[in-house]
Amino acid sequence: MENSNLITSSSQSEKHEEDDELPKARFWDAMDITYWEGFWFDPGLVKPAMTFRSTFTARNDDVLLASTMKTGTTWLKSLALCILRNDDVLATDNPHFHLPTVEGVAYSTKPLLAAATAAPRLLHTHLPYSVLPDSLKTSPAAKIVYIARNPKDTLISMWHFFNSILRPFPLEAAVDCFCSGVHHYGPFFDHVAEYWIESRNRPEKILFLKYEELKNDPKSLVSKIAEFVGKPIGSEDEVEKILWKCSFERLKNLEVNKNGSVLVNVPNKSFFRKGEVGDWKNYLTPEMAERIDQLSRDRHEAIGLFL
Ligand code: PAP
Repeated sequence: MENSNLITSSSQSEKHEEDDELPKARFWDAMDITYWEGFWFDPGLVKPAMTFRSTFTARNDDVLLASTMKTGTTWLKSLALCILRNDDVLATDNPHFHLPTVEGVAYSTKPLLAAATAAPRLLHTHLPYSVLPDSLKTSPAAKIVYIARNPKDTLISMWHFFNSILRPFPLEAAVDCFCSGVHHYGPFFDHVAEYWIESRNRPEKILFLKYEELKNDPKSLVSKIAEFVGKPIGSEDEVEKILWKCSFERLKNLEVNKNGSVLVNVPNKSFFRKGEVGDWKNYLTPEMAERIDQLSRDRHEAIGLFL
């Protein structure tokens, strides 16, 4: 019954929208994706997302981690687990095991674990801000920590990920897909913009992080995250210990992340590829890069966001 108050059965929602009639598109020449509320989703996640939105009741001590895909979710989950839970669960378990993505529980090979339900509750979602439950948005003290990443690196990370779990796909087509926004939780630019705008309006409610800043100055950022979620870290030693526990090099080489699997058909190792900033330069042509930069300028410059 651990997850009973996270996603309750759809029959409990007062007026449940149906997802059968929603627009669909092909993704990666391999699967359908569904359009709902201005974004694209894995079809299996739309109903859980609707139910989460209409039934979730936030508590004041809730901490919701949020991100679109491939922007540093695994790293942020690891850090949050170390900050808010003291034992080193990462030594034996993949971070997604202890902190599943709320709307993705249907794809989890394990039930939702205590990490999500012990106080303070620690949750993660890939959902856009606009479809989060009102209860979370209006809760006076529930916190949201969002992580964003450079779009070109996000795209390259996504390309490798779906090439490995779905099928190889030409990079040109992947760029089209990313730029048109027809990909899981896309459009990327809208997803990031929604959280960015909200974080500017309510900095006490939403902490907006960038993967690159976390890479550049991890000590300051980890201390900042810890303070934001109300669990300040006492010493620099402790900060360093957390950073080591969550480091890409350590996690990638743990047995559970080399050979385990938390999500159906997704090996844990697919969450640890290279973990670098600027890897896009090894793949994108100048034209592809400029196409994405132009979109960034069009969509983000006016709101003061530079990724
Ligand atoms: P998800 O949205 O499917 O959960 P997510 O964890 O956001 O994926 O993204 C994976 C990226 O984070 C990978 O980037 P890459 O493809 O450019 O290499 C992965 O390597 C990187 N990553 C995972 N864990 C860490 C970590 N501990 N430190 C830094 N980067 C990490």
